[in-house]
Amino acid sequence: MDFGNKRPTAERKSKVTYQYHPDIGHYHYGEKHYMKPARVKMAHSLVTGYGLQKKMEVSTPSEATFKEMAKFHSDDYLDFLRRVTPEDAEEIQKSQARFNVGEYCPDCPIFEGLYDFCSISAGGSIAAAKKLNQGHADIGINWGGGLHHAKRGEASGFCYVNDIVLAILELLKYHQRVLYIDTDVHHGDGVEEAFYTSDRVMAVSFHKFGEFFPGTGALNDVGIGKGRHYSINVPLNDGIDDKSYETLFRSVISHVMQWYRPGAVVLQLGADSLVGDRLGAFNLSMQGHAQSVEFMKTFNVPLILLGGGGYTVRNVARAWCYETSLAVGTEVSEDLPYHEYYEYYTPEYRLDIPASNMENLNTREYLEKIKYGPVFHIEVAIDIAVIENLRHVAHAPSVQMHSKLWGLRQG
Ligand code: LLX
Ligand code: CA
Ligand code: ZN
Repeated sequence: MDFGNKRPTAERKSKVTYQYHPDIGHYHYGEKHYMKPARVKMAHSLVTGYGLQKKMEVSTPSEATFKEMAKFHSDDYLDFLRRVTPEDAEEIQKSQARFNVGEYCPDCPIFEGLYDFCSISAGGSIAAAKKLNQGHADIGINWGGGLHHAKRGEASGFCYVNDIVLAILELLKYHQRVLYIDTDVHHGDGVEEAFYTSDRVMAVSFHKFGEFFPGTGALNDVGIGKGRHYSINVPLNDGIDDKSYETLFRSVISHVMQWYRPGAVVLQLGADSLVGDRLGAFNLSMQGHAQSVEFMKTFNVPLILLGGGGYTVRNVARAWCYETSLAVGTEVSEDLPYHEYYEYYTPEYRLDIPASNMENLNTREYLEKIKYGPVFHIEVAIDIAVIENLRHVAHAPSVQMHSKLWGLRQG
């Protein structure tokens, strides 16, 4: 059958823009630090080993400028990041407590080229947002992004500049509502905080909770003021497996998509939620991690995929490469192609990351309870929005819409 250029949505290939800066893998947090920026280069090497670059537009993003980063961050903090060098003991000593870096916070060291690293990472996410805004792509990817802990004037948890907030601010120029979903094992605290009082961004974070960094993201943290009910937290226990995660994710996110109807979605894919991560606690296989990408693609809403944490580097590269293949809609072989980092995958040289037999400490009762929390909040948020709408535009379509929503909720 001839569909012209309007093929049915399920079949249509997504146009993907992949932002990769060749310098991103060359920065070092220090020999003993868990964060290895080289993992992004490893993922890219695997992506090109499979030939996926032929299925998408690959761009070297320009570095984010001071002015661009100042859309979220304070001038004095960015000034400090731009000025400071690892040799500058006096400057570090003076400001480390204020900006949460250096000796004061060993998680966030001052390393060579720190400011350039931040502007490359942020530049990729901003560029992806711009491509989507211009209608030049359906999906944007930046595996060098996803630094969700960075605050306006403070570094946190290995993150200095919050590329996610900057990309969302860019999307908000064209979209009334943006949905942020965070599948990193840690709470997306920096992004949540940035939009905590806004109803134009709904932030949904799935994370391990209880004696775990950063310690925020309780079920009843739901936003304040206009943003009340627009933050959703899904706190989890150790060992969550593919099935429980997928069920929960799809239930919460389908509600959010139905009720919030975002114009664009930003999905943070921190790979520290994978099984066997050096700093993680979950039992997600590569497939279980990637199901969020498959699911979000089905909505056909402009989508940005970002990196995040991830400390078992060969698995980070596997997951992000596989997720790139899902974005472009191309199957990749289980046998890894020969590439620069091939020997890292000894002895099997396979793509898959199987789940383990780790105990799942999320009981059926617990999962039911936390599913109800977010779903309840979404419904309250919509009730408030509908009542607000009715107050402003008292005409029939809104009234019809209200009863239609009620119909769906009863069903
Ligand atoms: N969660 C996360 C996401 C992105 C980056 C770093 C983190 N931080 C952690 O995973 C973590 C782990 C243990 C203690 C504290 C924080 C990130 C990604 C790219 C570049 C820099 C940071
Ligand atoms: Ca998370
Ligand atoms: Zn993390």
